[in-house]
Amino acid sequence: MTTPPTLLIPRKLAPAVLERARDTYNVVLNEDDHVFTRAELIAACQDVDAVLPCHSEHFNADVIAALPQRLKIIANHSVGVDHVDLAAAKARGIVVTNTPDVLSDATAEIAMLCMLGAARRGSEGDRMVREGRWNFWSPAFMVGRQVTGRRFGVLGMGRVGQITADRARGFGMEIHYHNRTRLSPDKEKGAIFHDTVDSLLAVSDVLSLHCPATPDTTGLINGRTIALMPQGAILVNTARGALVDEDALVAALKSGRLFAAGLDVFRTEPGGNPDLAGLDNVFMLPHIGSATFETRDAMGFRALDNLDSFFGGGTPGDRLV
Ligand code: 8YV
Repeated sequence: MTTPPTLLIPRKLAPAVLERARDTYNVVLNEDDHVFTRAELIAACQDVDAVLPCHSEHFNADVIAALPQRLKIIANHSVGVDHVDLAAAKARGIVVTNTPDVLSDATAEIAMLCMLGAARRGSEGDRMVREGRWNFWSPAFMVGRQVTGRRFGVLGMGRVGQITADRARGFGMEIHYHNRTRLSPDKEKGAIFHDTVDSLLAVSDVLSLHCPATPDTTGLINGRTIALMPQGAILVNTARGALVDEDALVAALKSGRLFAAGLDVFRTEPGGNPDLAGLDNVFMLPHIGSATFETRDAMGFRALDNLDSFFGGGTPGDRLV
């Protein structure tokens, strides 16, 4: 019998995923599920053939340089791979995969929650009732923005963006989008294409971010671009905190330039941003876009599919480099 490959799983994955991983691999776990320091991550990778990390494990160029020759594949449990230096991995001959598609529905649901929570003052109302401060009602009380009939701007019309647009259609919203390439009419489904980000921002009553964090998109939402948006617009971010200049966002939320924001992701994670947390017109969640039972299973299985295909001598379906 051949020895199974040794697989490092640095975070606590769904039970069914772990069970399947154990059937095929010699699994090394991080029992208490803490986030490894850089040194711990490097040390934990020394005696393994593969790693199945989350976005919390940062494979920067210096970490990749310290990986052993035997480690051949980083099979991410995420669609976003901004935590991995792909060029460095490629240069070392390390295969990198991700888990697209399987989290699109869950993330689109969270985008809708963020939109509605922001538009209808969800966290403000929840806290008022929960804290026993609800001692008044009037027709003028807690009035928010209705999204029905408004323009929904999608920045990044990939898999998550397209499904989020479908959900927003269900609210009777008019869909606008910007993408590097225009979609075919069957995928566009009547959505209005904008060939520049600025043009999209100018019509987005609700702007929902669905592009990856890259050097080009870092800080895309900033003082200048927020000023292009309609007065009283709503920003939804379920993609990556790096896309937004949070100081500019705080200023726009304080001044009323933006009505509200619904945020699942932040520049600093875990933790978030205390300046945003101090504002009533921010609806916030702790990066749980894909955190459903169904999706966690599907993400883990997809990462294992990629590993199985690699160790079976094939090319993983979600190979990035
Ligand atoms: C995941 C995500 O929860 O897949 C991504 O890119 O941001 C999240 O949905 C996380 O990355 C799991 O590793």
